[in-house]
Amino acid sequence: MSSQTAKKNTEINQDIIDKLQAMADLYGKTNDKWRAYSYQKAITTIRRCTKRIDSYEEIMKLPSIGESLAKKIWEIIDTGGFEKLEDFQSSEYMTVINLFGNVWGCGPNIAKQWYDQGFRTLDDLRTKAKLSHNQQVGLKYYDEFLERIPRDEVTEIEAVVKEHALALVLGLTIQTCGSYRRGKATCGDVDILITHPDGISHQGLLIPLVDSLRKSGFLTDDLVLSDKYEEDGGSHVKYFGVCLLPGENRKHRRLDIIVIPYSEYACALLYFTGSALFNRSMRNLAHQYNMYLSQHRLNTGVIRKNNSKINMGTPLYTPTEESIFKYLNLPYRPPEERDH
Ligand code: DCP
Ligand code: MG
Ligand code: MN
Repeated sequence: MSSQTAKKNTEINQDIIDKLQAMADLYGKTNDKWRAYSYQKAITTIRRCTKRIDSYEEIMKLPSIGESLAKKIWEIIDTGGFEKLEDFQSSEYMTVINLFGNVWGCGPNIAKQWYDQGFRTLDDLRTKAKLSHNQQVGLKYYDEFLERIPRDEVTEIEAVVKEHALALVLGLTIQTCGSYRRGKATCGDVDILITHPDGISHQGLLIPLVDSLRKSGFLTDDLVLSDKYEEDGGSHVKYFGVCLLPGENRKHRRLDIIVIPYSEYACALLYFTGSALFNRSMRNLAHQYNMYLSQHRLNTGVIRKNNSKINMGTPLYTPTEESIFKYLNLPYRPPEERDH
């Protein structure tokens, strides 16, 4: 992860990073995880460079960048272009995979399947594909879900959820996380975390809350409602759905709500604030210390063999996000500095 000073310097190689990121995203969309990961690693390395990279030899000296990737980076520096990316971006295959991949809840595998079945347009999907309920919702709001939500509107959505939740249970802690907490001007969806400082009053809240929001007409469609227990013993109570504020010219927006026990507050807050990339770096770092970081807890003394945990270790006391950074020997980073 980049330090404060390194962060300021990212601009020096930003054109390289942007092109590599575009390529990593495309590989992600075609489910080429290994290539996506090696591009992502190269991006992390380049982000740490404090000067403009201006020779091929210099690239070869950087850690975790092999010869073939180094050649591509040099092409970007030398010519300002990246032929493979341009070809990939303009191919029919990639155009369709992109189109389908933007249906909410449709991963790379399904996009590929649809492509292989001969579908090329959203209308093909509407008329010929066998769609799950979530995919139907995703298609119905295809354009609306692609639009970013202005920050002020996220605040309005948060206010509605707060009003309904607090009418059910007093004293809840309700925090909007995700890109909103990271200070972004616009957000892809609204991520709301709910807990209760007394440690028990959060229990059984989610379903009445969703019912109340639905009855008022605020929720228009449901995607996921789960109150299952996860394998590591944490309760994973979440709702994914679609909401609509009252008034004219409003758009359907994606809303995610998670309800968690207060003992997990800091780990859940850290997880739900993200970014996803930042979470991955934190988890990797925990791994290096023989710890295990999840959205529920931070365990120490974890024993792993061939990448599976044979001893889960013991949970550490994590009252605040700061405490988690401390256990990982990291200086605290406020949410605005957690994009990667
Ligand atoms: N998250 C994660 N790994 C994922 C998906 C999500 O760690 N694969 C965590 C980090 C995210 C948070 O959950 O920040 C919320 O997920 P979102 O998909 O809502 O992402 P953001 O809120 O960060 O961005 P956006 O503005 O696109 O919603
Ligand atoms: Mg979000
Ligand atoms: Mn979300």
